[in-house]
Amino acid sequence: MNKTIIVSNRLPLQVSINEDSLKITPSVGGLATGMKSVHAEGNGIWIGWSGIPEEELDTNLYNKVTAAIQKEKCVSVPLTSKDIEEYYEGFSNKALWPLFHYFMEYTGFEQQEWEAYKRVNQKFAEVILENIEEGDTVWVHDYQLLLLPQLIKEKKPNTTIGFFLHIPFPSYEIFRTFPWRKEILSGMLGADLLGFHTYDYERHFLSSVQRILRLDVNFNQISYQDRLIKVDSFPMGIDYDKFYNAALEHSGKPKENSELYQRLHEHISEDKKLILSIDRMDYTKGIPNRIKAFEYFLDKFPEYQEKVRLVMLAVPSRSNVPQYQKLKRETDELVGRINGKFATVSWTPIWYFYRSLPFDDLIDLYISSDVALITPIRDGMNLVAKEYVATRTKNDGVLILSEMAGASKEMNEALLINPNSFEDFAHNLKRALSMPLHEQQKRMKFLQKRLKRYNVEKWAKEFLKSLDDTKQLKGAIMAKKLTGDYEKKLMSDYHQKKKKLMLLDYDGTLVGFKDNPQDAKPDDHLYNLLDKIQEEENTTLVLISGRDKETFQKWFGHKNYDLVTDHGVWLYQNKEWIALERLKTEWMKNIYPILETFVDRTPGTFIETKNFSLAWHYRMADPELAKIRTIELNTVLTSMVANNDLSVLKGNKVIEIKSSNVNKGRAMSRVLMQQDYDFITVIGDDWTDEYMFEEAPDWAYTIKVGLDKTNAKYQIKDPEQVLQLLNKFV
Ligand code: GDG
Repeated sequence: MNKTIIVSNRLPLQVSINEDSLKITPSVGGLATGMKSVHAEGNGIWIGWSGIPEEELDTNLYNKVTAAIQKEKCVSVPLTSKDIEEYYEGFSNKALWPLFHYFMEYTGFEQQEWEAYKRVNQKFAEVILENIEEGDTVWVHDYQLLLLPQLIKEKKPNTTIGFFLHIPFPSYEIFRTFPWRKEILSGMLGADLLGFHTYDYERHFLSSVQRILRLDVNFNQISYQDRLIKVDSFPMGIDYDKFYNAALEHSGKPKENSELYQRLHEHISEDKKLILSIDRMDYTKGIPNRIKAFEYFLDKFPEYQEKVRLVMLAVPSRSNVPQYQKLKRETDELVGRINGKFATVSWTPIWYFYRSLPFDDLIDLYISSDVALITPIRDGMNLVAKEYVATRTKNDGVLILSEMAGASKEMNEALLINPNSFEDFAHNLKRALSMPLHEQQKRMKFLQKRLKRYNVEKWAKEFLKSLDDTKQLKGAIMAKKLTGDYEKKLMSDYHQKKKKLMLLDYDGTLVGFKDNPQDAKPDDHLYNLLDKIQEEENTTLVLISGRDKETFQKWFGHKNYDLVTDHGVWLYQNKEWIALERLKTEWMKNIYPILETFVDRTPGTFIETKNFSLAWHYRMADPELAKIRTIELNTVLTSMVANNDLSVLKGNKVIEIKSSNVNKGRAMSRVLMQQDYDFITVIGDDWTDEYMFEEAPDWAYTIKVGLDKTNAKYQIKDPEQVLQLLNKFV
């Protein structure tokens, strides 16, 4: 039975060892809850680190831990303290975490930590490979494991792999500073589906893929090697009912004996309002900034002094990393200073807890607070904001949320603020504190409706459904892939037939693309191969291209194969050029200046003037700008070309304007008339070759290079594979 393997840095459990006894406590975090049903289904397993360094376990204890973990359907990846120090505290939290949250000044790029990151991702891969079976699905989580998808795909190409990033993906301008940016992207592209919290992160990722790896992106699909990879956004939800029900229970019978409850309510009279913030102690969460903004608020609106209190829970986190220690000191000092500045005998403006609380206390905090002040500087999603909403069983309370949290994209009914603006802070805090109940309720109900529907279970299901759909995508590609039986049939046909024609496009088919088209000239290997095909008995070889006749004359004029150039204007046979079409070229002087204006405004592009056409090349341009410009150019040209009997062709990173009645399909028909061929193979890579695929007889072998949609019967990955195939003919 096929299973789903969930992979994350930490397993969803805590292992505690006391002398001889071993205790396993399942975690209750958001991810663990969301994955609960996925994990429970069938033979599902979870792979991750147990939390205990390898050297702390002797063989006996190791076996015990492994067995106990196994009972929870978990498998641990053994990591040493050195691994944790270099890969987790080091590379993950000193390089990836700050950079992905736009804290460039906190980002360090250490070669040794990068090596550790690779090493540990490999360790994860090994444990997965030990546990994987044919047909399994793997779902990898988060920034600690960015290289893992590729490591699995290399060893198990048929495995369906999903990846979800829980933190932001930064804009290209930030990401490109990363020394190992190519490796990181290629690592991620081992997945069949990549998920992000928001469309912005998705967009940033796609932009980096296009610019750094120069891959083609079509809507949200990337063609990479011989695969299509899907990228999409899935905003993570929470276990809504768990929070709602816990809050209901608490409001019914408050746990008056809890210390926290007593403290919270002791000093609170009817006219005092509680403002709550909860975060991991992390510089991305904007804790010092929030405290300063609160000070600004109390100064600006002194009428609120002694009327409000900020309850701030900061949960200890990554305290081995120096930036976090510094943040802790800064926070302590700020709280001290501001409390010192405003406190009276009966009032302290900030209550600050630096610790983690049991779930019940967390609920108490949520339900006791009139306002939640969630103001990260950057945050992938932020589940606290969602949890606060879920606990408001009477639909009251106001959420103030930073625009920089992913959650803000789906929580429009919150008061959204820019956390860097103290004015924005103060104004919205005042607005929240004085918001009429009916408005609070109206907003809260909207927020709750969405969170209840799109909860964490739904999130996990949607992701897995989308991941499953990628199998069909894979199936469609496989169906046309020229391998195995298809290839055998092609070869045996070839060897039996008597009059054979090989029609081969040049650029993108026999050679890869170069930044400058003139650099894509044939090498000795290619000459050799083509010579051999041409020498095959009863075989006619024709190279058919959009290139101009001068270039082909230079490259192939001394050879005996036939050439068709300029998309079908010229035919070269028996060392003689024959014009297949008579064409006008007056239109060029009108179109050329238009193309020039596009070259001026689009760095990296240039015009190629051929005998009968003009080509605007944009291979070296910024891919996103080029996309916009091609649409513009098309619009500009549309009216002009119709009047001049011209057409606009979209080739591979080139737009070509040429006479409408010339195309490779027409030229191919002329070639076909010359002999009664009983075997035809046509290979081409771009849009202009589709004319040939359409014109070819049903029984011909039409082969498209690349994975895009095509009228060809078969598809092949790249020029390298074309050459391998052609080698089999000779
Ligand atoms: C990363 C991304 C993204 C907090 N204090 C206590 C406690 N918590 C729980 C909260 C909440 C969770 O921890 C924190 O989740 P966040 O989403 O707010 O933040 P990160 O830890 O930074 O998580 C983030 C998330 O991944 C999911 O993709 O949203 O953007 O940074 O569930 O309730 N729980 C208990 N005691 C505490 O003291 N029991």
